Amino acid sequence: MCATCGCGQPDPVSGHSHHQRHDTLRLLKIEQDLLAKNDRYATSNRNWLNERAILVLNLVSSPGAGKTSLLVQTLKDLKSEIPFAVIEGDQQTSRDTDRIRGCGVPAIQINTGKGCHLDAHQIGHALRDLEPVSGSVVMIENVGNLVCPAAFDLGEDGKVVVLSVTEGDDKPIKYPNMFHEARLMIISKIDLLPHVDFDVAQCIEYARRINQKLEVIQLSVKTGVGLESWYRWLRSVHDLKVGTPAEVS
Ligand SMILES: Nc1nc2c(ncn2[C@@H]2O[C@H](COP(=O)(O)OP(=O)(O)O)[C@@H](O)[C@H]2O)c(=O)[nH]1
Ligand SMILES: [Mg+2]
Repeated sequence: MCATCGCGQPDPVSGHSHHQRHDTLRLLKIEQDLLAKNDRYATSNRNWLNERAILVLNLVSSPGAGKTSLLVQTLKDLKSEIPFAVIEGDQQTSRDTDRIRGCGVPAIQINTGKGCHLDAHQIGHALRDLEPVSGSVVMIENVGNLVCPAAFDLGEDGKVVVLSVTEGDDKPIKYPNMFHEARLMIISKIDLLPHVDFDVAQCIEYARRINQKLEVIQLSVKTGVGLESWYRWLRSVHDLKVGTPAEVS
C-alpha cells in the first residue's frame, strides 16, 4: 500500500508516477491556500481603499518595458492636479523608488528578495505606512514578470499591463493570464517601431482574443506621443472612483 499518503493504492517499485501525482496535488493545495489567503488580504485592502476613495493601479510588465519611466513622466505632468503615492516592488535595490521620490511624490519600496511578485499582505502594510490621502491615486509598480503577478490580486482597481514594442507582438497569447486580468494594455516605446518587427494591429488582435474588453493605449515616453491619451484614461478612472474633481474635499 502507498506509504506516502495512505491512499490505499498499490506502492510498486515502479510507483514513481503515483508519488509524483501526490506531490503535484500537494503543491496545488499549497498554491490554492496561498491564493485564498492572498484574496482575503486583497479584500481587506479593497475595503480600506474604498472607504478612503483611493484609486489603485497595479502596473505589470516584463523587466524593462518602461514602467518606471512612464510613472516618473506621469507624476511630473499630473502631480499638481492629482495627489499620488507610489509603491515600488523589486527583488533588490531602491533605484526605482529613488527615481519616484525625486519627483517629490511619496513612495515606499518593497524588496521581494527571491519573490517574483507583490502580494496583498505586503501592500496592506505599505498602504498603512504610506497613508495616501483620500481621493488620491496609488500606483503600484509590480516586480517585472508577466507570469506570477497575474495571479495575485492586491486589492487594486485594475491591472495595467505595459508591453514594449521590443518584446514581440505575440506576448498576449504567450502570457494569456496577464492579459486576461488586465484592464488596460499600454504598448510602450512606439518611437522604436521603425526599428523592430512588431505588428501593433496583430498584437491588439491577440490581446483581444484573450480579453475582449481590454482597453489599449500606444505611447512613447521618449517622444511624448500618446501620453495625453494615457492621462485622459487615468483622469477618467480616477473621476469614476473618487467622483468628479469638484466633489473631492
Ligand atoms: N526608446 C524608448 N526607451 C524607453 C521608453 N521608455 C523607457 N525607455 C527605456 O527603457 C529602459 C527601461 O525603462 P524602465 O522605465 O526602467 O522600465 P521598467 O523596468 O519597466 O521600470 C530604460 O533604459 C528607459 O530609458 C520609450 O518610450 N522609448
Ligand atoms: Mg522599474
